[in-house]
Amino acid sequence: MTMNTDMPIHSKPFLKVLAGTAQASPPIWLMRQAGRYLPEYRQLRAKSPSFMNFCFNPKAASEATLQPIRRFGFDAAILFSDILVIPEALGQPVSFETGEGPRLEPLNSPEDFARLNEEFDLSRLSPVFETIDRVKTALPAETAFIGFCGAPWTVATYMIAGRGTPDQKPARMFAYRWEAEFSGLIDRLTAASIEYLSAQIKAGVEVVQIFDSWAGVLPEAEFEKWSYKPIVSISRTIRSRHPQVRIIVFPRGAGSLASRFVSEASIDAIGLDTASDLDWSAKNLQTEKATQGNLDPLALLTGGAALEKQVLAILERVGGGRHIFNLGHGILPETPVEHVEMLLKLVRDWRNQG
Ligand code: 1CP
Repeated sequence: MTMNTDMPIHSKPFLKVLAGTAQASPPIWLMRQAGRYLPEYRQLRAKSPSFMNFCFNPKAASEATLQPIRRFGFDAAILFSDILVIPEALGQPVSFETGEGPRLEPLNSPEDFARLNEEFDLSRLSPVFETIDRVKTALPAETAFIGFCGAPWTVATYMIAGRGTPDQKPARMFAYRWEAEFSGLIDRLTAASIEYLSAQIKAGVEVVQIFDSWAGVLPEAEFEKWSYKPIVSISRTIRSRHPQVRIIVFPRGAGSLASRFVSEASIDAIGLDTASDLDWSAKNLQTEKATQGNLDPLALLTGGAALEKQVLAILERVGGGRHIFNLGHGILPETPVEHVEMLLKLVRDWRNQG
């Protein structure tokens, strides 16, 4: 398999920003753009017996990846899959109850690690690579293709608790109580993430995003150990194996700790969450890296004047620099598609006045 090279890299606005060149009007995609707010997604999803089955069905998953591109012409497509395919390939089965989120058999103490496979089984994830292969041949020439994984810390929080929780208390306490064993789990997830992202790149993605959705619950020293170091280890290895690939890190809730990534040569962009300070980000992050974000998903859900005001505030503060327009977290399932159309028009009509 080869990279999607039919169009030179500089013809894709999204890749231009990641390579360091600001655009007059920022490229745009939305986290969770392939999902439940789209009627065509709900229709497709209803045909799969389970969410994991959907993720592992290349025909359905490639269609879900392409749906938001066909409807809105976003500047990038994101692979349809989930961060929890990694625990599945480590031998911890994952299921999704309708409307309730993920369910795994929790890891209550280090003894429970015995339930995991000795080896990370990459072949379990081969349908994902087939999805990538299908998508890359169908994407418009100007559309970039993003693969992803969860950061080791965020994936570990679900493996330990066995579900989503409001504050990831189980994993945070596990890490304090059994630090050496927890560190072993993080190392296994780091190694698995490297193999998984490498295989996605070989299959054809041009950019990878590492989602650390739960970085913001960690005190500084814990952030350093469980969030920052594993992410840097993944990105450096990916950079050395695949120098052409662009890397985005989304350390949600990290606040000023996000600036740790600024001097890290292996990272091209930093995702800003809804609460990020944009003037600070322009001064401390955007000077070295591209930024991505950070519209409040609730402003998109609200629409109208509130949406316009929030969008323009972001554009005026970071839109003139190396910026990729996005949400500050995933799109909400009840978001009207007309609001997404309005957002696209606002961003595409805006021009940096210098
Ligand atoms: O039936 C359905 O449609 C289930 C909803 C759904 C979808 C559409 C889930 C369950 N995952 C996904 C796809 C998904 N997940 C993508 C696909 C591409 C896209 O962005 O369009 C991506 C990138 C993810 C990433 C993901 N999954 C994250 C990181 C980003 C974030 O939102 O913080 C996390 C934390 C997950 C776990 C997960 N998967 C699904 C849910 C509901 C959750 C959150 C669980 C919780 O914390 O309660």
